[in-house]
Amino acid sequence: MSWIAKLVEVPTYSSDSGSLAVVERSHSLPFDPVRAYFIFDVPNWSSRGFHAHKNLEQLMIAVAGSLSVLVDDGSVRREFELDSPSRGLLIGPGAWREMHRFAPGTICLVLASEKFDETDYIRDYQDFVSWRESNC
Ligand code: T46
Repeated sequence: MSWIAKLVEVPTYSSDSGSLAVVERSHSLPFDPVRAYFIFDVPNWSSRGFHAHKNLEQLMIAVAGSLSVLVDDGSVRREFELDSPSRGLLIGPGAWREMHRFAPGTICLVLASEKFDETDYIRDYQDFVSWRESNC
């Protein structure tokens, strides 16, 4: 799997009075975010995602709690644990993703390179594999 998904450090400043983590345009965020959303209140039996994006790039950060993100490039599947506000997962275009094992109280912040566009989603796995064969 190439750079399609990678863990990046989120610079964090900690003192006796707490911690502050900064996300700004850098190698950790190689795009200007135009949208932010966060996922929360996920029951621990539930999973989310099960889709790919054709063009979208995203940075995911578990700002509270933890979850597991499975990323699939059509041939290789890799699982990433997000369990710290000081570490994010960058996901590039053309990656199938699934989110599993949400701990109670998890809040997952996502910064996105594009506005919401349902036509950018591929929600069927076989369609995703065919799309990869034609486009990658
Ligand atoms: C992704 C993973 C990590 C909107 O109307 N606007 C938005 O910006 C988003 C993100 C979603 N929605 C609507 C579309 C659906 O009716 O919210 C509903 C739930 O979306 P979805 O089932 O796609 O949620 P997840 O958690 O499976 O996926 C989301 C993002 O959609 C997706 O881009 O990569 O988080």
